[in-house]
Amino acid sequence: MVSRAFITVGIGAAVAGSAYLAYKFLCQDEGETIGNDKEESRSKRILVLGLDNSGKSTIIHGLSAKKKGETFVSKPTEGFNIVCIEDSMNFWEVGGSPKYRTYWPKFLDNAHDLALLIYVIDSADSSRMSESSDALQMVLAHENMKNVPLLLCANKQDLQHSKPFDYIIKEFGLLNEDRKVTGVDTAVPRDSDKQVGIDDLKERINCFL
Ligand SMILES: Nc1nc2c(ncn2[C@@H]2O[C@H](COP(=O)(O)OP(=O)(O)OP(=O)(O)O)[C@@H](O)[C@H]2O)c(=O)[nH]1
Ligand SMILES: [Mg+2]
Repeated sequence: MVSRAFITVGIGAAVAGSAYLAYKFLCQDEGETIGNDKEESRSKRILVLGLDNSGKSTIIHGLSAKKKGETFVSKPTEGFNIVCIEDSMNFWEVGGSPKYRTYWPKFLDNAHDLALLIYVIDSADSSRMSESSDALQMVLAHENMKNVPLLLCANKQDLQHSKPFDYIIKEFGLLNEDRKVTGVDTAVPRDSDKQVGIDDLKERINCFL
């Protein structure tokens, strides 16, 4: 059994094709194929988006089983990451910098079977709130996202002036969304012993699987 499998893929021209190959690759566990129909149906796809530096990779890492005291030093995602946790959560994180945001629509075009969209926000960076809101609206407007529930992750709660998720949901005009919208406040500073909200996040994710 895999408790955590991680793959990083650089984005080339054929995004969808390489994503599929990456998925197939990921589902090989020491010679044993776990990517058969039964396993694939057990593992639900969760798309993780948000601006660069919001904390997507760090949160996904925080959700996986870790050794106590382990420090995770994140670097910007150049392309996308696929992370399988506990065989049931299959996270797809696409880089959030302007360069990689241009590929988001390609992922959305192929997002037919999403269980959940997790949108991560650096809730302490007021200077990028409207940029983040605009990027989210573009995602939600995609036809494949119509019925996909949204879980807003108000990250970096350890920093001064951070805003809670309920404030951000209101600010982003998400109260009247025709979909399930929930949120969670998280903090995943480098010192992983000071994590906040990760257990809560895991619980909420499981509600959608
Ligand atoms: N203080 C604090 N720093 C955080 C938190 N979460 C992430 N960081 C830091 O923020 C920086 C960016 O984190 P990443 O997880 O790489 O961000 P990302 O959203 O994956 O960025 P891209 O892959 O470039 O889109 C790193 O230096 C993290 O250590 C948090 O809750 N609190
Ligand atoms: Mg990242």
